[in-house]
Amino acid sequence: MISGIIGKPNVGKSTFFNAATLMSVAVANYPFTTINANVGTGYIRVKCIHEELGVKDNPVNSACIDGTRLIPVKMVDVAGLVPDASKGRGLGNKFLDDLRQADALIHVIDSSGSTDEEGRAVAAGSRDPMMDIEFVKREVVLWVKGLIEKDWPRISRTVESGAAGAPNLVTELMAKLSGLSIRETSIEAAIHKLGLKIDKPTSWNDTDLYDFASLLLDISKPMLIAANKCDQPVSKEIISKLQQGLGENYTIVPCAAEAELLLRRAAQGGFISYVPGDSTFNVKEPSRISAPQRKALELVKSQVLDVWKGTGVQKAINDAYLSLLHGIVVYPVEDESKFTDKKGNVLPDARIMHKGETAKDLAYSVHSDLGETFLYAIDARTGLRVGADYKLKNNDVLKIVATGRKG
Ligand SMILES: Nc1nc2c(ncn2[C@@H]2O[C@H](COP(=O)(O)OP(=O)(O)OP(=O)(O)O)[C@@H](O)[C@H]2O)c(=O)[nH]1
Ligand SMILES: [Mg+2]
Repeated sequence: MISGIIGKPNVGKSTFFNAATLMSVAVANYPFTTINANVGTGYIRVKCIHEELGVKDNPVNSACIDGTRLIPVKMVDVAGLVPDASKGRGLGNKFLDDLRQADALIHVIDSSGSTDEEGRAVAAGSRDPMMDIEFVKREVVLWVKGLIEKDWPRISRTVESGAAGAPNLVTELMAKLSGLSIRETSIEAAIHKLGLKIDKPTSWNDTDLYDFASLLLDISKPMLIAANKCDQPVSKEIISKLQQGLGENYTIVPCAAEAELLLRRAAQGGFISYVPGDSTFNVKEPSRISAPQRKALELVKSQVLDVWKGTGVQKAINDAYLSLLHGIVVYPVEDESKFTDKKGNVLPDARIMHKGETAKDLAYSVHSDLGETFLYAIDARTGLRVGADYKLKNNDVLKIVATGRKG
């Protein structure tokens, strides 16, 4: 599962990405700082199961800090997009191509209203970010619509011809949208929900194509709004207006990416204890921090943590994978009686899987050989065998049994 960080220029996408991944990609107060996409590893925060199982753990692929498991997930930070990007303005379609593999979109907006539609600095509160939410969504929809429309008259006629061997519409659409991480079932669901005629695509008009692209995106690349720069005084009112305006349509998570970056770097440097997503931090050794550092930490506390109960960055990531994408956590092990891998590490790996995926899907996600030669799995909590079709549950601990030999 991959999430893409999108938005107009200069809203804090790269700052959000750096905070999430602790990488150091370029950040600056002008548009189009980012040109090439940055790919990195962020983390989902969940309560670890080691206490419930009464064991001490030695995580390998993830981390466990005082009972909080941080599980790796892939994230992509892309170039900013401006109105008419789908027609080539700004950096044009480049950012869109970088979004192909994304399963969920984290749309970062400037909730202080201090950047115009192209990301240029303007007076705080003078730009309504609702307009950004609308245009960014529209550009992404127009991009997908453009892909669908290519060669559309010929394809729709062929589909309708009824000639022997004529392709069906879903197959044709899958081919057009290949590499976009879109499933056949999502295409079918969108066509069905809009009441479009699957056997008569020549009857689809321009609005139908737009609506179809839009719904397909909602289903296959769901989006949440990260309302960044919530540390600014004007942001509170703007965010509350946005929440009223959007209602149930989108999840809005107030974020202060810069504050999160500061906290994570201070924690990494050993100055404070702070686990991403915490609502407070503790200074470890007050004598080791300088006066400017202390001042910066005090500001983070008074402007962000005391107001919003957290910086929101971790919440946005968790929401993207666990709510939008219906992710669950599964712990694969080699020895089900001790919850260990071959080397004796306890609860070594935690993986984010889709709700609805099976024991065999888990095997494939560990290694394709394990998937191909899957025999059964053992539920470590009960000791019982489960079959290939067993539906994974959140916090399952499973041993996969496979021959490991193909053929
Ligand atoms: N007040 C405030 N400013 C922030 C926050 N996050 C980022 N910024 C500032 O916003 C500006 C743009 O940050 P970037 O992370 O480069 O933004 P971007 O969206 O990646 O920009 P492009 O790559 O140009 O599209 C910088 O001056 C950041 O310091 C925040 O949480 N609060
Ligand atoms: Mg950037």
